[in-house]
Amino acid sequence: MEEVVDIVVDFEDYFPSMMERYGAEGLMMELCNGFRLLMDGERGLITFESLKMKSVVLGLSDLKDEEIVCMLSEGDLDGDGALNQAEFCILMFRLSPGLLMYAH
Ligand SMILES: [Ca+2]
Repeated sequence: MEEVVDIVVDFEDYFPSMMERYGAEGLMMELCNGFRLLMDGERGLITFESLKMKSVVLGLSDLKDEEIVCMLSEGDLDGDGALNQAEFCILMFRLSPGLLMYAH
């Protein structure tokens, strides 16, 4: 869990400012765009392989295998080992304490 927090530490500042700029609906669209960027195009899910491959594109190439596994297991709610769009959005919100504070 600590490693996951490290990875997404940037989101803490990122999401509240996005919220301000785009509003809640726009933010959800941005999250969906993020999901599409990271997903396996054939399965429509974020998998270990897609996350590993796309993280390089997104400049997260120093993401370690165990950090990816950690993120996936943290976000995977139905236990299929991959993240669908809802699971991804929930994970992003959970990992962004700054946004939750903003929302309250
Ligand atoms: Ca899942």
